[in-house]
Amino acid sequence: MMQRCLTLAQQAAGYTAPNPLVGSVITQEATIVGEGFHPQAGQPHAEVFALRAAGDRAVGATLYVNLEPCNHYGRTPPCTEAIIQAGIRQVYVGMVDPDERVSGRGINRLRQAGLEVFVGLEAAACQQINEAFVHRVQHRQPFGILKYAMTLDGKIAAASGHSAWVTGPEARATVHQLRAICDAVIVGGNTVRRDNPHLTSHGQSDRNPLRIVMSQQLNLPKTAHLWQVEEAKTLVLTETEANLPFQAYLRQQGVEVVTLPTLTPATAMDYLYQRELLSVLWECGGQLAAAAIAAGAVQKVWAFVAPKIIGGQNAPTPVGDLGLDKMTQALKLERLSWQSVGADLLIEGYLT
Ligand code: AOF
Ligand code: ZN
Repeated sequence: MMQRCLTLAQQAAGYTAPNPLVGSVITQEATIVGEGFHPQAGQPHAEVFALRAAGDRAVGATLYVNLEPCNHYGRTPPCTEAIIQAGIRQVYVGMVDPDERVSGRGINRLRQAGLEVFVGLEAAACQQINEAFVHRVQHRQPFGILKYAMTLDGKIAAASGHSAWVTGPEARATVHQLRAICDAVIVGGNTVRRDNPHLTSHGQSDRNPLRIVMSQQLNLPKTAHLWQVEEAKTLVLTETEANLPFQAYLRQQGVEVVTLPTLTPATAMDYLYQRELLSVLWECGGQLAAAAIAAGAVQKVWAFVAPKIIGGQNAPTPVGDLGLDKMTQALKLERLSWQSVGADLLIEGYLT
């Protein structure tokens, strides 16, 4: 039943920011009598949809939910009261809500009202599905993912800068799906100038992430796929006085321009936290990737490795200078997993 909650919750991946992914199932003697998920911030919570679907069959029933029910008035009223009112007798909770407005209070309220509450069912899977939400709440920052594709000899482009087609079509389709579940994709000016990317989900989903360009000087080309905002929204982050005529030009094109007094991965992430994003995907070149890592703006890495060798002393690599001299200082990834995607390999891991 908790797995079913997670499957339901996952349907809203990419749509809920800044809220978590939550699914709920109501059962009477192992038969599902109602289920639901949280579709979007401002909409009712998962439990409410499940209770509505169950109607009278909620009396004496068991409710499963992957995140502790809320006990506060946010955009919506508390789910605890709705659960109690409906006559639910038992509640299985996947994990405690790290949100300080909840954090145990929802569970206490249900127990106080005489319901039986079990906490921690499928806890690891529940933590995993909401890793971005948990990070956002605990660190007051969006969850950062660095994605890159490199050859077996560790290059993201030829020495000429040509970088298209490192990986095969299956890996590219996977990237497009990954974009659809992130709130934003970030690149720097170099990537716009060299690659002219689209950064969309290319029809792998109805949803596109917010496309973000970080550029201090705003010395960017006049025409770029990213300035075509009918395809997907684009936000350019720059500094207050940077290239004012070009700021005006971008706005004319329908591109949103936001200026910060100083632009760094840290100030960008602070801004994106205020803007209520859950997750951002760094799809930038090595220099910005190194700066993002150094700023603590990368929690997870998705590295695609293509079985190809391009060579080249000066061919670009995924991560620029981190100021580390000894191999013993290397940043280590943990909770590693890997899978083949077409002819390529996808390695996933977390920076500690
Ligand atoms: C959700 N969906 O299914 C559950 C949530 O502003 P509100 O009223 O939407 O409250 C958001 C908080 O409610 C959220 O941060 C989390 O702590 C809690 N539970 N949120 O969006 C849900 N169960
Ligand atoms: Zn709620």
